[in-house]
Amino acid sequence: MNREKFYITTPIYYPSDKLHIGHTYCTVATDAMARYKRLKGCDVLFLTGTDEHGQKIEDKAREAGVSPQQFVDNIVEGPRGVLDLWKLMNISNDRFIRTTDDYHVHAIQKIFKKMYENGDIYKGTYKGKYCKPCESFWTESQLKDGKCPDCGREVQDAEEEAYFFRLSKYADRIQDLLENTDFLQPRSRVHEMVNNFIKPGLEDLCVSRTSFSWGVPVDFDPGHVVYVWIDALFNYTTALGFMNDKYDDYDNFWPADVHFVGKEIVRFHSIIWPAMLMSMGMPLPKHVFGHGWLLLDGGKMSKSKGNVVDPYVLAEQFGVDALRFFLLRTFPFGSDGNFSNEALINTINVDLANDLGNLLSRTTAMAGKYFGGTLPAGRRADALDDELVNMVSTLRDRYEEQMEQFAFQNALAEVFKVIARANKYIDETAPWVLAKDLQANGDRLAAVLYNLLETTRICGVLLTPFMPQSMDKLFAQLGACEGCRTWESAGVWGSLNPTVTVTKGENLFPRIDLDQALAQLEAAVAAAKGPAIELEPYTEEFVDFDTFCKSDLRVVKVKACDAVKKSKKLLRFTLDDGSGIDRQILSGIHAYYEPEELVGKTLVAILNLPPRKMMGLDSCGMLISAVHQENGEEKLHLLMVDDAIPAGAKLC
Ligand code: ME8
Repeated sequence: MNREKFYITTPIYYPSDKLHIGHTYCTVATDAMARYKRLKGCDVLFLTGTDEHGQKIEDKAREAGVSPQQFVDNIVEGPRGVLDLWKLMNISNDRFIRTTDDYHVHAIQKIFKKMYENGDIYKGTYKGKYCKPCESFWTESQLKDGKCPDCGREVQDAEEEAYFFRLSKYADRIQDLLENTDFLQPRSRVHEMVNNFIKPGLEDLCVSRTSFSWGVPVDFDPGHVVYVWIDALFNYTTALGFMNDKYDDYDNFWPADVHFVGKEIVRFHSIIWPAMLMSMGMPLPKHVFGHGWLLLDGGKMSKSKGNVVDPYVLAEQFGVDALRFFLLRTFPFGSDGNFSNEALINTINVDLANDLGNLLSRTTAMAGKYFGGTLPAGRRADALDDELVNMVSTLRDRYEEQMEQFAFQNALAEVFKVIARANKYIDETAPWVLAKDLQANGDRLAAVLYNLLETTRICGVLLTPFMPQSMDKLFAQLGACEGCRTWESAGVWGSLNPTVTVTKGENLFPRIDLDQALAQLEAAVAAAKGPAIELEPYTEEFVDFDTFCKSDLRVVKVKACDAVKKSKKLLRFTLDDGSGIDRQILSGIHAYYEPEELVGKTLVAILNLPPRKMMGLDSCGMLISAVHQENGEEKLHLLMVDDAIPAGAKLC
């Protein structure tokens, strides 16, 4: 029989830093979808990998004093690297691509050449703005408040000879694709793409660089490397064997059924990617799904902000399955969600320990206590059973409807409604009362326990894509045979053997003490991170005493302080330095202080620096502050001294 094919991908990750829980989110979602499709009998290909070229990696490697290849090898293959993380998270990818793999590099060269030969790539001069962290070129009009529209960071002027892709040529076809098909999901992302990018006019895209060399070389024009996004996007096809002999799955699996991608890279996947495929005459992926971000304290996690959550720490403390489950149960896949440790612990306690864990442990314990573990033959149905049995018998369909729309949270909600109903059924049927007279009620009691075991089994099958290891243990406790763990059996009430033997086993999801767990977590995070505070390296250079004494360091009092107009950073201080004449000093510390909080403070300044002009104003001296890095962020504190010290007192 020809099985239905299903090809699903995650974005390929930048190995510029270790991955965090946000990256884990998308990979876990893709894994759950791949496992669900396999459960349904599809022939699945699940691809993930790493996107290893570009200036950011080249710069980071230089900072680390290693070659770019060594740098990425360490983050991908090294201890607690990308491969280790996916193994830990039980990710069932069928293939892993690294864009530095030879077969991929050669294929990208051929693809670039083909688009050059068909006239869609041409040579020109690039003038514009470049965002280094995002590796993105922008035109002036695309900037938001003069900054990168994706990440909000500063951009640099850039001008270079470069190749361009005729993106503008495809604008109408892309608009039609987005507006008139279900290519891009959720629907809200369509309006964003059309209104923000297509309607203002799609410009041709700069697709080669000469300012750095860590990339795929353009083989017919030395000195140019292929723009990292072209290199990256075509991974979805080279990993199948497109333009290379490494694999032979292109005809079988392309076009992809779905690319799962984070919302900030939807533009690349829903505009640039289809346009390049059109240029190559290749079929388009069936869907691109732009998921939301996991936020921490309302902001996107990023290494540079120092607010990342380490998936290793969480998985090691709470268990891989609990973490996988939490990610997909808590946040609607298409929207942003606020991550917190409290929410994680709460979900584990409520859904897994209380609802599912209790259902399993109470049912298997009662089967053991009342029947020695094996249910007797003979049944007596009751009106109370109908509601539960109906609800469970139709569960698979409701779950499937949600899963087919990538609505993980809703699919899980359907399962947990049934679990809650089953727990209520235990209270309604009160098996412990029936057990008081086994002679009279034995059949009924066996029926009640069978209904509970069967409900737990069907829920277990549907939870397998989310928590594969735990569901294996659950099936073992229920005595569910191989045939009772299948997709087909989840749609058929009564698949479990009527005289099934259960085994009461370990508690699958122990309850977690919130305070204790939070304290442990804090310690584990600190241990994983090392010291959070980084100081400037100490200098070994000596200053001779006479030189030091030349510095005129004095106590000053802030008489007035205001923000310098048109400057985001500068504050203007009017200071009493004890001389009787006001002194003006400008200091770039607005990011750390509001002017009004500094008036009246007693500070320290060096007075005998040569005066400098800043934004047209004189600055006569410099205020002394202390700086350090905390969780990757620079912190600054003005040196404040006892108010009793008079202005003009000299430091010596
Ligand atoms: O974008 N919450 O790589 P990347 C949810 N190499 N998802 C998050 C997240 C968060 N807090 N932080 C990151 C790239 N992600 C490219 C992809 S594909 C041809 C090339 C998601 O490592 C992010 O949205 O920066 C993106 O989808 C993925 O992690 C990889 O990000």
